[in-house]
Amino acid sequence: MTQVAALDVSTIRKEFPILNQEVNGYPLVYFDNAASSQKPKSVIQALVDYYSKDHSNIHRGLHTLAERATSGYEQVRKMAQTFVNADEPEEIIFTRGTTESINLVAQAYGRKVLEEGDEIILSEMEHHSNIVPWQMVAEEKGAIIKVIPVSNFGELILEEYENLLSEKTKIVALNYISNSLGTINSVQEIIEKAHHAGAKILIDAAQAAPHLKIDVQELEADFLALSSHKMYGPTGVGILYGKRELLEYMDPYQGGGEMIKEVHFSGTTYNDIPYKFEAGTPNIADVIAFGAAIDFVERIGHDTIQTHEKELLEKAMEGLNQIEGFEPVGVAKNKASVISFNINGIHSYDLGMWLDARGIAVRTGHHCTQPLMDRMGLEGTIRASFAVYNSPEEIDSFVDSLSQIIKKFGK
Ligand code: C6P
Repeated sequence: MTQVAALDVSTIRKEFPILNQEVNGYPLVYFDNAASSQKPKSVIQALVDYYSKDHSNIHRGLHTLAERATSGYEQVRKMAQTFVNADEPEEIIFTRGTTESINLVAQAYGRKVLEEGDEIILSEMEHHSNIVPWQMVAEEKGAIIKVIPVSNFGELILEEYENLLSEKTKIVALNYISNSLGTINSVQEIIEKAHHAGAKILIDAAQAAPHLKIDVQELEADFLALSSHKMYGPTGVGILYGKRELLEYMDPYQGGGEMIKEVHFSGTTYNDIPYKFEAGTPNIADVIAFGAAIDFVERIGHDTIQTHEKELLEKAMEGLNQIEGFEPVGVAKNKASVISFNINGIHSYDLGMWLDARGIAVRTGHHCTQPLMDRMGLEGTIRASFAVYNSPEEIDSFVDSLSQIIKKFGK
C-alpha cells in the first residue's frame, strides 16, 4: 500500500458526506472522534453493496451467495490480522467491539485461571469497559484488583506498577491510549514487566487503532481489543486478538451455532479457534464494511495520520493556552490528538451546549472513566478529539467560539 506523504484534508473531507452540513446554522465541526469517528463513502458503500448483492448467512451454505458472503467475511479477518500484525488469521476473533472483547477475555480466560487471592492489575485511567468486567470476575473468584496510579500530568506512575507486580499477578489489563487524557502509555515496557512477573496482559487499543500502527508481535501482547467504529468503520463490530495457545486454552464464551463441532445430548464438542468464540450468525455486513475502514486507514498510512493529528493538537493547544481560565486535564509528554479541559467558572455541560449551538461537537462529562475523574478531583471535562478529516481552520473556529462563549458567559 502506498503512503500519502502529506495529507490533503479537503480531498479527504469529500469522502465523508456527513461533514458537509450545517448544524444550528454553522458548518459542522466534528471533534467527538474519540467517541466515534465518521464514515467514508467506501465504508457506507461496502454496506450497500453487501446487502444489494452478496448477503447470505456464512459458513453454512454451499450456494454462490453463501460463498461470496463467507469469503468477504473471512477476507476481513485476514485484513485485521495484517492490521495488528497477528501471526495467523485464527488469532482474530470478531466481536461487537472492545467492550465485548474485554468481557470475552475476563470470562473465558479470567474465570479459568483466577483463584482466590490472585491479583489483576488495572490502571486509574481505564475506561469502565476495562474495569467492570474484571470486577465481575474478581468478585466471583475472590481475586483482588490493584490499580496503577496516575500522576497529576496524566501519566502512569510506572515505579508503582513495578511495586504492584508479584507472583500473585495473573492478569494486567491496560489501555494503549487513554480516551479521557490522550496519554499514550508505554505499553511495550509494561508488557515486558508483566511477562517478567509471569502475568498475561490485555491491551485495550480502542483509542490507539485510529492513530497508531499496532503490532501485536512486536509488543508481545497476549490479548488486544479494538472497535471498528473509532477507526472510520461501522458500529457493532470489533476484534479480539489473542495468542493461539491462549485462545485454544480458553473455554467458549457463549454457546450456540458455529462454535460447535458436534452436538448430542450425550455431549458437545467445540469448534476450533476462531469459530469457538463466534457463536451464532455474526455481524457479517459490518465486518465486511470494517474491511473498507481498514483499507481507508492503510491507504492514508499511520505516519501521515499521526503527523496531521500532531499538527492539529499543537495548533489547538497553542490557541487554547491563550484562553483565560483554560485548565488542561492530562498533559503527558506522549499524547494523541485528544484534549480534555475545563474552563474555570463554567460547567462542562454548559460549555458543551454552547459549543453545539455553534455547530461544534465535543464530548462532556466523565467519558466512562469515573475513577480517573475521582483521582483528578473533577466531575468531568470537555473533550475535543481530532481525526484525519479535521482541518486547521476548524481548530481556529473552535478556539474563536470558545473565546466568545467565555466572554459572554464566563466570570
Ligand atoms: N470510549 C469515548 O467517548 P466500545 O464502546 O466497546 O466500542 O469501546 C469501549 C471503550 C473501551 N476502551 C476505551 C479506551 C474507550 O475509549 C472505549 C470507548 C468512548 O471515549 C465511548 S464511552
